[in-house]
Amino acid sequence: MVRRRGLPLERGLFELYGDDPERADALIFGRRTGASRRGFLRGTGLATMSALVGASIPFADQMPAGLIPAAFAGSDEGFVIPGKEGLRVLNDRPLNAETPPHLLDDPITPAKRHFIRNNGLPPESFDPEGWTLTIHGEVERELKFTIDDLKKNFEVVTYALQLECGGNGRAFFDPPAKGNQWTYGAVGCARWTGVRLKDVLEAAGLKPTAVYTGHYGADRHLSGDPNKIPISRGVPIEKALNPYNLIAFEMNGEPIHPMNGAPLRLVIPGWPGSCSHKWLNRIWVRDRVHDGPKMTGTSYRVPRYPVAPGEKVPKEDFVIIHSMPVKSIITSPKTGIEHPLNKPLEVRGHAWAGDNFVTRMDISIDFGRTWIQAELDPPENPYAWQHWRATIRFPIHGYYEIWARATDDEGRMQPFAIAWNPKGYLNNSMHRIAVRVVA
Ligand SMILES: Nc1nc2c(c(=O)[nH]1)N[C@H]1C(S)=C(S)[C@@H](COP(=O)(O)O)O[C@H]1N2
Ligand SMILES: [Mo]
Repeated sequence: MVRRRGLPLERGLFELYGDDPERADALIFGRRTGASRRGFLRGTGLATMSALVGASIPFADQMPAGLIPAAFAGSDEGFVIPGKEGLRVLNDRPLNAETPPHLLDDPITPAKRHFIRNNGLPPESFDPEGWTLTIHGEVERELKFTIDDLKKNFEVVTYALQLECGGNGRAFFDPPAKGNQWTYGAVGCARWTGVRLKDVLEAAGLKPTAVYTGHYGADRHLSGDPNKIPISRGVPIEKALNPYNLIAFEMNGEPIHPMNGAPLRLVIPGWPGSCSHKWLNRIWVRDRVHDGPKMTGTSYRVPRYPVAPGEKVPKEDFVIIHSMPVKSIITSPKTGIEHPLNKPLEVRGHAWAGDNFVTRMDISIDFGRTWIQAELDPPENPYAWQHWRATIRFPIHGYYEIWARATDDEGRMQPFAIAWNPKGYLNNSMHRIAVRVVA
């Protein structure tokens, strides 16, 4: 999907250049580092570069080797993901891209603005014809469905469902945590259409030994080794039977975007996004906690007790993340704006709370000394994010920060500080934006 071809690399350009720019040049240009770095693009290097930027490069003979990464650095231009717009690409292999907060302003996230988090290489075909889903393991009968079978045999429903990557907000960890440096935008709420996971599991008949699901899809391991899979996670059966989990074939009334899991995916809202398997073709019902790749060790796990920033935690003290914590985002205005003193400012955004509801939203313009209660809408359905808005008047010109804080139905609030953990998960600290008020 991403317009790049012929790059014989297991890792992406971003990571490659971040680690060792000279070696990256050598790999891409097929030449040695040092004195020869003054070379210019030609031959296979030029062909690769053209494929990467999705166009021919008229002045290629003037393009020094070291210029390559600049074409992509943290921008939404240059790196073309068809059908997406305005996303910030964090990595190209695997492809990971987030949405800047002000582009998440729509009540329902359009497909072009929905983030992408891939652990491997997407499948080569997204064709719904001939796609099948197999349910096996601890079930009375193994079942295999085409997408048409699913539509014919089960009730088709549409829900707005929020998905957030477990590592959203990792960029603010100090000391830093390895992995994608998501800031705010590994979250979205699209309208998904599909059949209930519950109905399909019940049709297969869950045996009393069924305790967990294991999800499998058609994406490939980064190494290209067909015997390896990039990710296979699952959820406890009690969560799997939640009626808002979908086996989805449409996103906002259209076929799912290829990078968001076309033609068939799970949407298991409220839990880390990694539970919502894309390019889904098999569900293995397990008699034990699933142990696929990224399910074990410290993946998608946090220490079961609070730890100090930087603290080493023994592996056996990590627990699997279940519900995501209460969180909110300011989608308007965009951070950094100037605003006239004599005019009220409408601030708005969305809030969500894993398996819970958001019951209150507060805004501060004085670094948290006082709070203004925002107007908060109920969700369109459980697991949809909730919209909120507040009108603010500023007492005097100057520099302000607007802070947003959501509270869930169990009284839990977003903290100011990050509850640090080794792998950089679950950062639900408050979103803050800057506004300069001018007289
Ligand atoms: N098959 C497959 N499913 C997957 C992934 C993946 O790499 N492969 N990534 C997971 C992770 S970590 C997240 S956060 C969500 C992201 O969904 P999106 O890319 O549609 O936003 O997909 C999940 N499902
Ligand atoms: Mo994720």
